[in-house]
Parts: sequence; structure tokens; C-alpha cells
Amino acid sequence: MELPLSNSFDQPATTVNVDSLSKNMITVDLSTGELLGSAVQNTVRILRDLQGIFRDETARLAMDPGQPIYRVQAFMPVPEGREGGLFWGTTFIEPGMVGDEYFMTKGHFHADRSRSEYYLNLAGRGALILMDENRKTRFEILERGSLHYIPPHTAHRVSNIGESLLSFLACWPSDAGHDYQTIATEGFSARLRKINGVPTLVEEP
Ligand code: M6P
Ligand code: ZN
Repeated sequence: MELPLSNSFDQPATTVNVDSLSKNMITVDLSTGELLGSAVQNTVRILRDLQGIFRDETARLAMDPGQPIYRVQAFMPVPEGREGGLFWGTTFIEPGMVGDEYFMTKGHFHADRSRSEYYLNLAGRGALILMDENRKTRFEILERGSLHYIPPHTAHRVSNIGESLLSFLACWPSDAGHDYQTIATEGFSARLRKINGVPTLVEEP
């Protein structure tokens, strides 16, 4: 089948300013998930930032408050809150425990509950913890190459249940927003805890 060519070889080639192109270009290191490019935004969460997230506050306070827990890179080509755009990110979660809970993200509902998201795991072993609006909680295992659809109306958080750095890619709508407040006040209905060496979802009392 012949496809129409918009620019045949006997036409002068369009001039492209390579410098201006590369300034806006983002690349993904496909082995680690690291996003490279000047437009990438970085957020680091250390243990001090995660008050009220882990069950065992005594164990958290006994640890180095500067301990890095996770880091998020994001490419947000339109302003946050604008309808119709998409954001792209990578999250890196260190291996480790606070009491019997794995290092994990804060977790959130989308501020616009109708919005969904994809996660694609690149490295390490994790658990995606999902809770619907009836507070029914379940989890999915993240392993290299596993793709996870987070439906609308579903809170989500990720635990690193392995011994090495976990990294996963994410894609979400630019008008989804993050509702952390609901998790801060009500929490998830269950926590993923290491019980007899096994990640186990335990209902909160
Ligand atoms: C993924 C996306 C981001 C989110 C990040 C960390 O990359 O879902 O929107 O910010 O994980 O999760 P949290 O914001 O809950 O700490
Ligand atoms: Zn989200």
C-alpha cells in the first residue's frame, strides 16, 4: 500500500530549530524511569513529611526524620486543573519499613472523583492499594512491566514490598487534582503490613 508523502524528496526540507526542540524535549530512561528534561518537576518526601501516614508513630519518631521515602518526577505541560490535558510522572520509593509497614506514598483520591489513572511498573516489587468510596480496599502486585488501571472514585497508594528501589510510571488527567485531606482524616480502611514475612492487608479497627 502506498501512503501519501507530505514531503517528497524533491521538495526542500522544512527547517527545524533543533536547539529549541531539545529544550522542551523529555526523555524517559526505560530501565529506571528517570525523566530527563528541563521541564521536569521534582518532589521529595522524607520521613518528616509523612506524619500521620504510618500506623506506628512511635517507630516513625525513632527513625532519622531526614530518611528519604519517595521522590516524584512530573511532566505537566499544561497548568494543573486545566481540562483536557495529561500529566506524566515517575515515582521512586525506597525499600524500608516503619514498624511493620512498608515505605509507601501518602495516597490520594482525585479531587475530581471521576478521573482515572494508569501506573506502569518499571523496577522493583510493590503493591498498589486501592480503596473505593465504600471504603472497600484491595491491592494489586506491581512487578516489572505490570500495568495498573486506577478506576474513577478510587483512592490509591503504593508500598514498596521489595528489597530494592521501586519505580513506576504514571499518567493522569491534568484536571484530576489530589485530595490528600480525605486520607488524612479518614485513612484507608486497611493497611498493608508485613506479617510473618508476608505482605498482608489488615483491616483497621
Ligand atoms: C504517582 C501519581 C502522582 C502522585 C505520586 C505520589 O506518580 O499518582 O499524581 O503524586 O504517584 O503519590 P502521592 O501524591 O499520593 O504521594
Ligand atoms: Zn492519582
